[in-house]
Amino acid sequence: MIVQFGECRLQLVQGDITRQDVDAIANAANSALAGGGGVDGAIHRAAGPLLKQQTAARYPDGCPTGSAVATDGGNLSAKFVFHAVGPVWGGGDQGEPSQLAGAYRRCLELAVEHNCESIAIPAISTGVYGYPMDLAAQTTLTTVRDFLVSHQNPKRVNVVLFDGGAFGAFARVLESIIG
Ligand code: AR6
Repeated sequence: MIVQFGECRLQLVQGDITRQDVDAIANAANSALAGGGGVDGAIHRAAGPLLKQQTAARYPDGCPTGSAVATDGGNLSAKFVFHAVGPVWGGGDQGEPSQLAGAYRRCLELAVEHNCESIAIPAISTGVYGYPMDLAAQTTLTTVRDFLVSHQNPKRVNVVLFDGGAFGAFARVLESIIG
């Protein structure tokens, strides 16, 4: 599913984010930048050891929840990886939506700062962090839409959903926010 916001294209893709042909990939990391499973594990496996070397050297204090930090892409075809830290779901009344929005906004700012035309982003917080998929889709897609409308950059954003359930939830929300 593809939606255009001015010169910018937002596309929902089902698949493995490490296979995306883009300038930058966003990762769903933890605040210690310690690596882990899920999309984080897949990105580190595909990219090789450079990412851990760079996060340890550049960000010894980690990254706060609701923000993101950049490394190179290592063996990925993407030039950069933006390690974003989403919130752990605690029921929704502990600032989770604004923290999730902040993580995406910072990834999009980093894409602009690093002159990336294209970025692939996963459904941050919807795995082990337990954020309900439909609520995550709402915050994610409105945050990306608002950023693209106001900045007209990056030109291409691929939201990459790992399975059909996630893709369906995001597609329903995207239809509702453009309709
Ligand atoms: N490509 C795209 N999406 C994926 C992939 C992939 N290769 N693999 C999983 N997903 P999660 P979180 C989806 O748990 O909830 C890590 O250990 C997955 O189906 O990766 O933000 C970190 O180190 C889900 O929808 O991230 C942190 O400790 C989404 O990616 C913690 O997990 C996010 O699931 C972060 O938890």
